[in-house]
Amino acid sequence: MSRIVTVGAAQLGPIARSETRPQVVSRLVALLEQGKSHGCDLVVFPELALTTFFPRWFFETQDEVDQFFEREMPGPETAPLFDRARELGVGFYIGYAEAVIEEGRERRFNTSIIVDKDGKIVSKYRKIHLPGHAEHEPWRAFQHLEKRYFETGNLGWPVVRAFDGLMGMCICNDRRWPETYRVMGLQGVEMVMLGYNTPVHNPPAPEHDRLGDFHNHLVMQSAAYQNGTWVVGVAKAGKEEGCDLIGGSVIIAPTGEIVARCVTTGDELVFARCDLDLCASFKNTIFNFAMHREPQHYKMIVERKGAVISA
Ligand code: ING
Repeated sequence: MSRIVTVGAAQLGPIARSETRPQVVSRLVALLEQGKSHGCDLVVFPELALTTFFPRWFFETQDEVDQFFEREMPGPETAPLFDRARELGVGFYIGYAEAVIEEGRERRFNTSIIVDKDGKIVSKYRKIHLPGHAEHEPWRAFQHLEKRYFETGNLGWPVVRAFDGLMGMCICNDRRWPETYRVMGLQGVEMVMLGYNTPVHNPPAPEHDRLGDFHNHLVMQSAAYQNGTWVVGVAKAGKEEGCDLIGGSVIIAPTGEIVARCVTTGDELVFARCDLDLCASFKNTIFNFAMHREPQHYKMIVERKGAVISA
């Protein structure tokens, strides 16, 4: 028996700071329609897919930052995306900056949602691994102020039943941390969707710049194999407001093999028929967690934040 989900990786090229939500939404709808024309059940968009990657700048006032956030999802300017998706009968994952009043105060998160074919939000995730820094660091060619503009996510990594399978999400830097996928693997996840905005240049470690594309695929391919899950990673790519972002959007099978990948740094859709039943071959043998894991030896992973040298 095969549970096939046809998935589209809908990579976005640069979004200019001046680009309006309606202009971006029309790009998203075009990719959604392309996906539909190729039989996609589900389309995955990047992280912060509605605006330029604004954490690259230091803003003096919160008002300036708030222009990049959504206070409702869908809202008047994003509803056309949900409406068109529902008309087409295509679900989607999308990342956006979420502003919300929770526990009596303003909260701001780097958020993603999974929307089913009926246009209903079936899962929400808030980014847990926030890279970069919290204070203005003028020595950098550009800032990476996610720790300033977002709070650490408070929803864990949920796995939900949708598209006839077990679906999970994460966002960008999360994909570099094995714990991210293992928490979902321990919930039986069969497809992890994620979006990313990854600069080619990392100011604190320029010696890594030549390795950006390699590390991007390395972490997602290993995670797919080690957790017996599909992984769909989708970039916001290209030269965005003067900052080069990597592309390399991919669809990766539980074998760890890349089955589809983008080859441009613009708006580009690639798609694949993903058989969710392929996961069983790994979950029931080499990565049968119940049979082979030894959590009594893993305590340090949870109890210790930073490395402690005692040798
Ligand atoms: N971006 C980057 C990522 O983890 C980064 C942070 C930049 C890492 C450059 C390495 C090099 O892909 C986000 N948004 O997390």
